[in-house]
Amino acid sequence: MSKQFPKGFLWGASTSAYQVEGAWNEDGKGPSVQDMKDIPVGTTDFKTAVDHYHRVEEDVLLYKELGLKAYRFSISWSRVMSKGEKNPKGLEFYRKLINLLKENEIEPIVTVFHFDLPYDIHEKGGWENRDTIQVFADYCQILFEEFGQDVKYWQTINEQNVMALAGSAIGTSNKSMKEKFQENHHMLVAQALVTKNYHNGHYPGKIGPAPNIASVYAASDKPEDQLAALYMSALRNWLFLDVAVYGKYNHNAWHLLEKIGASPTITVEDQELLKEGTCDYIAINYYNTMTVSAYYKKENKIDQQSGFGIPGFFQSVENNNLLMTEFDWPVDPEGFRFTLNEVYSRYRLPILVTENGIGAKDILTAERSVHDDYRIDYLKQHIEQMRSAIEDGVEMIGYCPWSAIDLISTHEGIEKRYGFIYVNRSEEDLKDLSRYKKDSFYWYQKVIKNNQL
Ligand code: BGP
Repeated sequence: MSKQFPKGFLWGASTSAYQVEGAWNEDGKGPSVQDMKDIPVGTTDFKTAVDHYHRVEEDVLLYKELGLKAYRFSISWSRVMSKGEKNPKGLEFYRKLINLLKENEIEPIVTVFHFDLPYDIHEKGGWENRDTIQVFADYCQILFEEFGQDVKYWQTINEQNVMALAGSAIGTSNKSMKEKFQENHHMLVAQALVTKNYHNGHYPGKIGPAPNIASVYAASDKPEDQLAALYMSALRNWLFLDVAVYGKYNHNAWHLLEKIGASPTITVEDQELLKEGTCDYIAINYYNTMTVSAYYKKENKIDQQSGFGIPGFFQSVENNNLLMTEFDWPVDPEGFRFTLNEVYSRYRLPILVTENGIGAKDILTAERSVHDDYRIDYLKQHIEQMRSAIEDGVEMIGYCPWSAIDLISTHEGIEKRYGFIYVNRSEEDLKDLSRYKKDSFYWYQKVIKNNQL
């Protein structure tokens, strides 16, 4: 069997607005929760990020040189909408970016909301406030009318499950489980409303969710550990995808929420809307799998890739069969093949991978090179497993590694680098923000050119 990927496979790369653009308060952009949150000590804020807002032409030309077929980016809600009004300069920036991408034959893949809730909406209760559902739909309607003929792949909410389960680490929410799953329910209703509106607009594209999906392993062959894995996966994965695809809550997830007193209030209209606004495809962000045992009391390190425990259901544990990155994230390429198969066998919808990558403290040499062979190795292993998943029968649209260019980590600064392109700045010193192609840039360029490893 040739190792070629399907013809037209979308080899891409990914970023998010608040992590690359900078210009946090320029040209009418209002602050988002990411501009106002407490920044972890020793890491940079997002005010300049990697200055993509002012270097967009240079960056798109680098993406063209890389040979990208697609570029997944997000639109900053508070750059496009300011105090409920359209901000023409904000729309202008994304019109320029989308035109540049199309001129360079790069498919724009747009996430409409990626962790950066406008601060004025946050101050009115954010997603806890039901009114935010319509406010979000109004914002998305503007995007569909402006860009609906040019953008063929839309994602509604980036990693809604991470905001619900690890919001404190991401800086998006710091509440009780009851409050978090009520606001999460409002996001699910908002996603369905936006999906329904998009379909009613008869635009020539597809729309879907972009959760961070990780298959969950049982820590041992003990039946209680297997049951723990069933419940962790239901809460972390299937709660979100069952609603997006089937328009209803997964029964295991619902049972768990009831048992911990966190089941949300749902109206009859909500239930109708969830059924009407189901997605066309599934985008997933994959970094690694999770491993759980039956619950016991353990200290939890919460971030999007580590886990936690819920009494009576599960407890995340380390998986000693897996290597770890220098930032303590497990590396599980076979788990990628497993996760892709699990998602496809449950939903039978085409899958677009919108994030996968390794954060590392890359070093820029005196010759302005970056020998990131660890990133080449990580991506090579994951691409091999993705190829196997396709051979297994999984229908895939494309692969957009995180990240196209170095950007600011959600909570671990610029030094946790993911890009094919190095950006010359440190946590506290902006330096000249110049761009340098890493070894992985030249490697990925060949993979795309040959449409195979
Ligand atoms: C995902 C987010 C991305 C990106 C990625 C890497 O959860 O969707 O925005 O941040 O994680 O994580 P981090 O930046 O924490 O290293």
